[in-house]
Amino acid sequence: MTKVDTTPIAGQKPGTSGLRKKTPVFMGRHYLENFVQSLFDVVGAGGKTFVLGGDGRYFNDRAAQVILRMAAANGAARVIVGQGAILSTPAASHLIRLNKTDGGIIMSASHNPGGPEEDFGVKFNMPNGGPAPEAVTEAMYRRTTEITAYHILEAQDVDLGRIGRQRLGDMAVDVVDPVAEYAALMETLFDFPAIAAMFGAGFRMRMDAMCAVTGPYATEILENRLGAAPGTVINGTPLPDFGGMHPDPNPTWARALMDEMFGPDAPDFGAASDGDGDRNMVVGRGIYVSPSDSLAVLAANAHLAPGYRAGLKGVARSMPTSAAADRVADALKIGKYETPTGWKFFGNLLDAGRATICGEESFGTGSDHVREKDGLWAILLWLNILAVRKQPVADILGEHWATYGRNYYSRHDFEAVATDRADAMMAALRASLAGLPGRTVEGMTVSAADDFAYTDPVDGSVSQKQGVRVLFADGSRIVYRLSGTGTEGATLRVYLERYAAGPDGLHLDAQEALAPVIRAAHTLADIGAHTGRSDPDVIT
Ligand code: VG1
Ligand code: CO
Repeated sequence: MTKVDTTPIAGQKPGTSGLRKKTPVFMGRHYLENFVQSLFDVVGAGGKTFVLGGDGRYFNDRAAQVILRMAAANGAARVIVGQGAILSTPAASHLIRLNKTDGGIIMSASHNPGGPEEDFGVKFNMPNGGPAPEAVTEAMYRRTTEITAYHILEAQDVDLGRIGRQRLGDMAVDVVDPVAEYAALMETLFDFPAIAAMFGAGFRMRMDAMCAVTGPYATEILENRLGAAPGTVINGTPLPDFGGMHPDPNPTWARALMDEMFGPDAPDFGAASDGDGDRNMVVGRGIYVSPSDSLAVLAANAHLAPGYRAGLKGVARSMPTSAAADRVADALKIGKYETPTGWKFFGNLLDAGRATICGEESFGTGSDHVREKDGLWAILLWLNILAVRKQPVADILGEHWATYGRNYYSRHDFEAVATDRADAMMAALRASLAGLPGRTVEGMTVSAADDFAYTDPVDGSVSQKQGVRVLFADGSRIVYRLSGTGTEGATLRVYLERYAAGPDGLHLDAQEALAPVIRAAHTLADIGAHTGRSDPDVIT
């Protein structure tokens, strides 16, 4: 056992979901070790059991060995590791819960590209399987600014390719199949025979795993267990650099899937998932399903799947997500919740049994089966709904809008903006809030404007400054916030929403329907003058 002296490393502050930095930063002297020791100092390691795995990106394998040696030196009793150091984020969450462990460490920068010059990340999940709450990540951050030593065992690498128990010093290392338990959980929630029958009758699907962690899960579940045609899953082998792809399932980065779904020989259903398998994009033949609409459709139809037959306790969405899910919650007469961005804010609602289904506009949906968003879960729930309703995706969406009205929605991202300029824009916007109500822009009158603050209804904790909201009298809304997951400069996210009750105007192009809201967003925040940008880099 070795104690290595170290000096605090500045800037190890976890963001929306864990600590994310450029890979060379993480590989820098003592950097990973500094953070992992701080993590163990805060949560305690002595005698404890943890889950460990990652999305397979560059440095995943080396980092796993370092974390194992540090866990052993810090006195952990046992670590359960996915074979090859692979675990999707939802599968890790499930293993933490199933084995009643003291938490888990997930190595991922999620949807950020991977590789020697791209991004790496580490996040800690609590014994409930969910991301560490702010109080814990803040404590870890404070610890990174203080520590003077870390503990690491001098030992050979553990053979992470071999399933079964090995020892590392006094610690047990259990290498497990990363897919098996997760797939078994999915079988308890969904009607596999009905979905299999649909595939058997010729239903065609394309699943783009984007060379990230979902590949093995999707191949086993969709092709092996549900009988989807071989080749349904593409880009199914996790690669250290994700094959050069940007593993973010949205219309920009999953372009090939979009082209296929809008092309002449489109399959019935398309889906994609992100680096660590917690996000999903779903596409019907010739129709894109916005994540906010997907959440609403899933909430309205979840009772069609065996795992949700008893109905939902409530629906929670992040604040920037459209209000489409609220309309479903109202119709079902169940609870609805609006939380800050980031899955950690759903944990208490799920634990307390107040919400069953949660979602974010950023292609994340999930339920109380784990404490993370779950890409493949959402895709399987869609498949279960399609198998029962026997309608194309376009018809399901059309009927949904006809029933509830349509919340036109889009997010515009301005990436790699100079941090000081982005901060100055947000500061000016915050300073202008009091004067906004009553002002008319693009023919719409501002009815309220604030900086979103959230009081957790379960533990009473308060999270301030979670994004600027501008609400208009006609129900339209603009939200501005800065990303907490970027690794280069600042990313400004502008969230745009407009409600149409129908029946006219239900089938417009979203960007067209939102045009006045988009112009208003630029005017109110003076985005061009502050950032030097007039057009977003990514539109979802
Ligand atoms: C983004 C999304 C947020 C999501 C987070 C982590 O955060 O907006 O909804 O929870 O990524 O997702 P931000 O701070 O960049 O807006 V994942 O799939 O990267 O773990
Ligand atoms: Co992710």
